[in-house]
Amino acid sequence: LKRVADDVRTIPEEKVPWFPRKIRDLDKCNLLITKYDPDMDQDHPVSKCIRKGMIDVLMHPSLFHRGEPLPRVEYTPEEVATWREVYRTLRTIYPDLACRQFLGGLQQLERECGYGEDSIPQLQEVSAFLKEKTGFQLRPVAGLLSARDFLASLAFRVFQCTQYIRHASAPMHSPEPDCCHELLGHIPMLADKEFAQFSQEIGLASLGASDEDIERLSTLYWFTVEFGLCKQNGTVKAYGAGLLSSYGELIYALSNEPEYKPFNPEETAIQPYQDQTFQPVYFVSESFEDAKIKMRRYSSSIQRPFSVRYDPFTCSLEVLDQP
Ligand code: NLE
Ligand code: FE2
Repeated sequence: LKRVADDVRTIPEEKVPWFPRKIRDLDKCNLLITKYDPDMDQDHPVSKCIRKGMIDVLMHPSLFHRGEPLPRVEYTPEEVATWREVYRTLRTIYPDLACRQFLGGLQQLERECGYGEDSIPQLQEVSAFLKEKTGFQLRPVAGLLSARDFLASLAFRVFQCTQYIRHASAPMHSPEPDCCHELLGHIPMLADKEFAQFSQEIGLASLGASDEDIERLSTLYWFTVEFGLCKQNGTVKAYGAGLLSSYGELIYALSNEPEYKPFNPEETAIQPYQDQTFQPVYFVSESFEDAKIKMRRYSSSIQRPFSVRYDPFTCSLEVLDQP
């Protein structure tokens, strides 16, 4: 009997890595990658933030898929002051450096969702706003997630979002995500229909993919959703969230100093990247439309023994075996 069970486990379909099929399966997509061990490096500003974030998030049970309100965070006056500085400095350079979709999204958030320098928006309100615009919703997370889990959630139009804020000593750049990065970098873009679709498609391509394909897809995600540039009306603008939440890197990325390459998924997917400081190279898309078409072509070249289709009515996946 045991031998039969072993045989069953080696049939090809069983080698496909597990992936979520229903939105509530995202409860299992929570593998945290902590770069800094707070106990090892007491003085690193980011490690302190992560520790605070973990406590905040872990104390609230995840009742996300049952529609419970997302946990509210009481930020300290010092944290609000950090937000204010980040918001104010970035806001002055956005009109020149951010793409038009970002500016449109940010204006809507300022009008309809209480965005401004005086308070840090709460995930509950922001999630409700996004749900109305593009169907995306937020789910709080305690730190950096594994690429596989993070990408899988995008397939369901769920964005896993940190809630803690960067340390006051480094407001202009953080190597790790924090709420400034999520709220200022990602949210305005996720309010754009075309960009929301682009994000979900990367997520769908990642489901059940091999570790090597996940690595390539997360590198593509890195150089587009996080650090992407695109042409608009003859000039290059930023649409990547990692740029739009970092005053230092946003200025640098559009300064003509770094290297620029045209976005081409085959090449971009294997470009080594930098996750501690500014990127040495940025990829420029001709337009969003162009990035979407190229990315779709790339995704369809990934070999999987099945295909997936997202059913928005049930928030679940249909998995179809390929003949
Ligand atoms: N460098 C970004 C910032 O300072 O907001 C965060 C990037 C997270 C991938
Ligand atoms: Fe990010």
